[in-house]
Amino acid sequence: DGEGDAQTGIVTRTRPKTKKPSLYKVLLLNDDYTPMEFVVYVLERFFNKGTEEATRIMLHVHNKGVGICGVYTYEVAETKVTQVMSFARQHQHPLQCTMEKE
Ligand code: TYC
Repeated sequence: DGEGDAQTGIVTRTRPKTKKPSLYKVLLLNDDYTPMEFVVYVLERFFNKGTEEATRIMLHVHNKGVGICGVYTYEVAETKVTQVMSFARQHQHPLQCTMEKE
């Protein structure tokens, strides 16, 4: 096993830790047309925010141009982006959602 091998004499070492998955920030981008209430609803529905937190994030994006909705593993982040983009398109809003490695 890990520490030494009687047959080959090759010594390997087992790591005590498992690798933590990389994390990805899911970002919302500002635009001039998507209604504020729609963005708040998106944050509540897809990012499990309460109304107060959702409003704070929406206003941050509105004022700064971009903001973080949450931090997730790759597949979860990708699913959130796809869901938000699909929902925005269904409602004909130009809202943009993207992800970036943390
Ligand atoms: N700027 C938009 C407005 O004034 C609101 C908005 C906020 C749009 C956040 C997108 O990600 C966004 N109606």
